[in-house]
Amino acid sequence: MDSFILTRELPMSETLSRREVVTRTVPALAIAGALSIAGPLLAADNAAAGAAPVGNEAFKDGQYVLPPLPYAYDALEPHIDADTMHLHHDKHHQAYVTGLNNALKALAALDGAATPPGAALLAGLQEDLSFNAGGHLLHTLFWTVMGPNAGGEPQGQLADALARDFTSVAVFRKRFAAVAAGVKGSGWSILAYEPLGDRLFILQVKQHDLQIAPGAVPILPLDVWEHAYYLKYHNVRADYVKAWWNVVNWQAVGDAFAAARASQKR
Ligand code: MN3
Repeated sequence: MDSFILTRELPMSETLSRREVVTRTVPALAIAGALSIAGPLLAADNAAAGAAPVGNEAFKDGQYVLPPLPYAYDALEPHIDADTMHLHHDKHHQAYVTGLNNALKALAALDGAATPPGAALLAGLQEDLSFNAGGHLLHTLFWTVMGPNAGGEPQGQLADALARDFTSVAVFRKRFAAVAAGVKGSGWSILAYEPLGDRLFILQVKQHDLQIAPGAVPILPLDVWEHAYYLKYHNVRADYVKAWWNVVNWQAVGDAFAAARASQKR
């Protein structure tokens, strides 16, 4: 590991703070309390990252929208089948987009009501908002960290950081897969950048929005909801996780890592 150089002194060209980027680009995210998942999606403003402007495709004309897949539906074959991608993207992800817009609309309607809403009604809508905002943001990122002709090994500063924070890339892979396998019901295994420690850790997220660490920025999310794999892998989630490594676009993950680090620079 003589090339290990991950320090806070790395040069970064980002000049906007993350809060500035978020509020300039998608102000509703602040309402959603979803700042932690916004970072890698806003790489358009980040010259250091060189990543695709994914966030711009997920919100247009005052509404959240379904971003197109950055590749063909069958591009991840044989590891992820086209039928699964159609259902997952067109139906499931779309449902989170619709739910997010609806929750915001319903909350706004309450503002104009003659009497204040009951606490239970408000709490229910806030839960809808959190769940669907998490679903939309995580899926938007999920599509970008996969690709055809992908797989292989992480490179550069990402590889160095993985080796530092998990002792080796192999140990990271093993733990990440174990976290994914261990999700009870629906959820995600997420590699996240944690800015206070300037380090990486893995989160075992329930549904889309529970057990997310505030401030930690997801850079590699793995969806282990059954809809992500059941058509092809049936109940054998471990086989799906094993195959999924073959479609990980490490360049995109490295870009998301760089964007997350740069966006935290004050
Ligand atoms: Mn999903």
